[in-house]
Amino acid sequence: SEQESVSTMDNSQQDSLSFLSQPLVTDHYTADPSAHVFGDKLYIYPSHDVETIVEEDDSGAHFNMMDYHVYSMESPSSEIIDHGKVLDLKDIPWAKRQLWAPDAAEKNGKYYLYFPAKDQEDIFRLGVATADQPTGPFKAEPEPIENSFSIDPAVFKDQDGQHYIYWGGIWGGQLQKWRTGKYLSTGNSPYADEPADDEPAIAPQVAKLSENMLQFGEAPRAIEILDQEGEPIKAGDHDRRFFEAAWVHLHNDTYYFSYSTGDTHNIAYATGDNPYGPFTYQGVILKPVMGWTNHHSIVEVEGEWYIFYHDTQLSGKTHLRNIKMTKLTHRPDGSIETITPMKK
Ligand code: FUB
Repeated sequence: SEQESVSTMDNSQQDSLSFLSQPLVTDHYTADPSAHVFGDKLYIYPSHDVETIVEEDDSGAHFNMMDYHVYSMESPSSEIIDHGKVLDLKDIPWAKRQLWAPDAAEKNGKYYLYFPAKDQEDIFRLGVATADQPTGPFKAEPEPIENSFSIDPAVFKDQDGQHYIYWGGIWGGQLQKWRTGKYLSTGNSPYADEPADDEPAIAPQVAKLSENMLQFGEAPRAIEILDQEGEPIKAGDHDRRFFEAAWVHLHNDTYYFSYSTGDTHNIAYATGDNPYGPFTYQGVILKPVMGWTNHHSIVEVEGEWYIFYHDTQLSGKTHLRNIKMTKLTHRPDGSIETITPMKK
């Protein structure tokens, strides 16, 4: 696969910071890592960040990714293998630009890559591509998932084998534009169409996947995130409200819904007793990383839990990220220990 020149921060920047863990991949920029165990191996499905001539703007146009690579690891301590490019923007008939955070799932020996991209009208949709092996190559379906919108799909397989897809992201991720069920053509500002500060925050979405894994199997449902008093988290509560990067994992019969709080840069989590929620806010899993975005996945490997995340250690630039991993701890009471990824 092609090599990229990965620039590094200068020494004075490096010296003033200490990082909890080191980049997993150093010859490409990688971000938004979705990790899964398929069979007896760990597979990682990240975004592939690239330099771009597209100017930075508030809706994230500079996150102008063009393809996906798949990575694998024999075990959490072994070297990471790059399986090369597995899907290219030019081979996705409906997609125009911006291959953002993907995820993958397995069913009956087939593998499914879920991804967001802007369509010909610059509206984010969710797509799916299929393969016979976890390392691809993946072949895109000719159309996006019917009635799909916004970004950051994450697929969770429940204990009974049912797959659920979670998604959504506000501002550049356009979720606020779907508040009425139709795309609001209120201009390009990512801040238009948000609720007032004292209204419930915009809700992430969930739906069962269809039997064939290629469509929603039911109408999307809004996920409620509640505070400890049972009240919906408000739109003005930027420390706790959902922004993007949904992920679900199950631990001791509790469903953990984790997400990025966007402009406050945390990975937060909320818990519930079923895959649809409601989920009650519990706290912060991962404090801000270097760079604006924070995006993660959580996976159990060989009896231990890990969080995969990214930062901008290698480039110092928000849109050129590098994936990392570290251990995650559930305390006996079910709470998760907060991780501080970077110390000044
Ligand atoms: O990688 C592009 C976008 O940045 C993702 O979709 C968001 O979650 C954020 O990490």
